[in-house]
Amino acid sequence: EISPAGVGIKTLDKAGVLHRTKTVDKGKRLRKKHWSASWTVLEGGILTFFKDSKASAAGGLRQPPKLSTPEYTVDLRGASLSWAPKDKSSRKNVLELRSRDGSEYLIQHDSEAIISTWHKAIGEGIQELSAD
Ligand code: I3P
Repeated sequence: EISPAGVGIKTLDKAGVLHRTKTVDKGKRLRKKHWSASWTVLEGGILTFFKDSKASAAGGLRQPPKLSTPEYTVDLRGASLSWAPKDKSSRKNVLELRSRDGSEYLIQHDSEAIISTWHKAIGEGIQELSAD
């Protein structure tokens, strides 16, 4: 978002608790999947997954994310997002996010409504960055 002064403003696009797991690290497929429920923030073209915490999983929007530290930050510039093919997970409502540096993440929520809002928000974030 650009202010009248032409200065980019970092805006909070979306935050909430999602299940996520990293499957590829810079082109290297990880051997094991570790799903975590974690606080997730989309802000300024960056998606940040905070460390797994029972508090963040239970607290929803009322839990301040200050209490945990970021585990993964994904630059959405040059990233791509799609629904994960069925062979990637036995779970329902799974999104696959690929970053430009060749890492991959699965993102999941049992609620189709909730995952759909993330699909839209992350997709729009990727679109906005590609327009620069
Ligand atoms: C994995 C774990 C994951 C599962 C994965 C299992 O077992 O159950 O949740 O992924 O399936 O291998 P473990 O805990 O022993 O590592 P999904 O929940 O996404 O299906 P996979 O081998 O088919 O990836």
